[in-house]
Amino acid sequence: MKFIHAGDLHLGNPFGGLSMTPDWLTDQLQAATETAVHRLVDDAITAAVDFVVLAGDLFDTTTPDARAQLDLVRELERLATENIPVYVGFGNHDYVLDWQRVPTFPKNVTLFPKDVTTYHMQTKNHESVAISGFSYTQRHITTDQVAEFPIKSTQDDWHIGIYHGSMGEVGSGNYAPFNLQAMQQKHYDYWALGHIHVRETLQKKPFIGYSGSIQGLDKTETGAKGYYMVESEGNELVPTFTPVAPITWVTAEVRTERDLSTVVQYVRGQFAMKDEFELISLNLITEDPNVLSAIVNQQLLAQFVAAAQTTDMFFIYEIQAQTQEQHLPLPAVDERYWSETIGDVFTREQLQKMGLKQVTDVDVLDHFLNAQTLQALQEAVKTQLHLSQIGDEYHVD
Ligand SMILES: [Mn+2]
Repeated sequence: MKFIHAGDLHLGNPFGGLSMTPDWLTDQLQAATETAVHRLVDDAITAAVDFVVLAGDLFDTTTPDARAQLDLVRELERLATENIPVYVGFGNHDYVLDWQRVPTFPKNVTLFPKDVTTYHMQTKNHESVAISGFSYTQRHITTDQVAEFPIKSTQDDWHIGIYHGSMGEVGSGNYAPFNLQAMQQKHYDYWALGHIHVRETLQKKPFIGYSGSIQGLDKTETGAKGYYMVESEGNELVPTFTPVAPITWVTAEVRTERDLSTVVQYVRGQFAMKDEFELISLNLITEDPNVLSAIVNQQLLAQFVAAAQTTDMFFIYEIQAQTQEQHLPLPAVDERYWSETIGDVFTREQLQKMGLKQVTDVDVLDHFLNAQTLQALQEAVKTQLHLSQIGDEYHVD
């Protein structure tokens, strides 16, 4: 038997966090999640899977626009034509306020109701499969839903659980906090999880894990994105990650001593040979004071945007300056100490001591010391601390 496990499609997501986006790129971004879903459906048909499981957050919001709705209906109809059933649990982003307002999906689609429910189906090889799941009907579920799932019956060859939520103690979260042992005790062959956008395996055998988002939605969702193709091997269900996202968020490092007149052309040349489109956060390692200055006042980014071509397979959306010195990772200090002391720490003397020795341009130094930069720096530190404290949870809401 063979099925697809996907989640967090987030159709209709606005691709936040990009400034200075040319029109041609806006169109590509808007189509990215649609393209990823289209590729998944192509693969489902080619592989002739027995069914598809969608573990929540199909839409980015609970009131998706007509384009997002029509697109999903059209893709599900392609699966209907091939008689491929689809099992859907709605998540915290597309929770069902009113079942009357859910788009009319074709008959191959089974929607899980609010309460945990189990459906049965037969694979092409006449294996019996039980599929259990539920849908969000409000933004938050604070209780563990695992207890409501039935234990696997000896009548079924396979039992699959669909669960949109995050691991945690009861009372610790708003996304149906669950405990791994409770899942293990159901003796299922596979738990298809949704909600966490980073691909993550909580248990290898039998598999319990997240397929991650199908398309990276913002700069925190870097790297390849896609779905799991799951196949039976003996009495096991084994997932294989399959990338389908047409656009990937990446961080790239370029070291150059080119001056301001040639640096854009040189860096663009480094990214010329890409198969799939990349949104690049560029770390430019340079000691050239004019280039450094153009980075901090955003002029260099504007030059890259102006030089971008519709035929490019990349777009540089932000640039950070890096000097040759190694930067040690920040210790996990409480963010409030940063708020209190950042003004004292970032003085001209300190900056020069800390690696900006070669920077003699007063404008550059002043930029580092002005209130706006300090504020941005403080925000960046907070974000980073926040990320390291809460890990994957950051990627969710
Ligand atoms: Mn999500």
